[in-house]
Amino acid sequence: MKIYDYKGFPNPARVRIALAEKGMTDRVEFVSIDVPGGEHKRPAFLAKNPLGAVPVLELDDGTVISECTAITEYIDNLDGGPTLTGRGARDRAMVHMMQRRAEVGLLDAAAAYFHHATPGLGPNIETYQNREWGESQGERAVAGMRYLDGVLAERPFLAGDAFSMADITAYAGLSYADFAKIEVPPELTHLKAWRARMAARPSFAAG
Ligand SMILES: N[C@@H](CCC(=O)N[C@@H](CS)C(=O)NCC(=O)O)C(=O)O
Repeated sequence: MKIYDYKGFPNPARVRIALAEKGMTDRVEFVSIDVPGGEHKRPAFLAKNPLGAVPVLELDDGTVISECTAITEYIDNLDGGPTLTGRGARDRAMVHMMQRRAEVGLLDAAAAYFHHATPGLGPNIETYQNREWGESQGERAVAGMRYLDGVLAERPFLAGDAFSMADITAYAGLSYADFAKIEVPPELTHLKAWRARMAARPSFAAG
């Protein structure tokens, strides 16, 4: 299978971390898409993902899967022993709920701030910008950090007692916030301690 991505960007990192957690990195051929150069907005790539974003997984039979959550589901279930997306109805629901909260409230908010309230990827790619909305998304990202800090005051991982895709999404959200220069408020000690624990996992270094 192939993964089209751009190493070092936060969403590609989500899938690279998931692959490393599963010990499957060497089963994938990575194909670099020149996102800063706008390759992801050209017809050849849009035919794979009409939303014009990386990462994208392409299976050997030609099936194309975009969205980190969908790709992670596929990877996690390949070996019949899911460890990232929950086992059983309750745990799966918790993982998806918490990953979506981290995605909307932090990762996507930080991305919207970057694309709208900063020069983003430059004028050739950022053809529409709404600075006021971007600023409001920056505030939303900080509110998302506060929410996650409160959750982590109660439990070791975002979806409960076990590491999951929700932790990967939230970690990528903090990486995007760093990239966009949105600061983590210093009083969010639970979030910071959790982040240090995540960073110590070998898979996160690989991402
Ligand atoms: N919801 C998507 C987000 C993908 C995404 O936004 N990727 C970024 C890279 S971190 C991208 O390709 N951005 C290019 C752009 O927005 O122009 C997912 O889960 O895969």
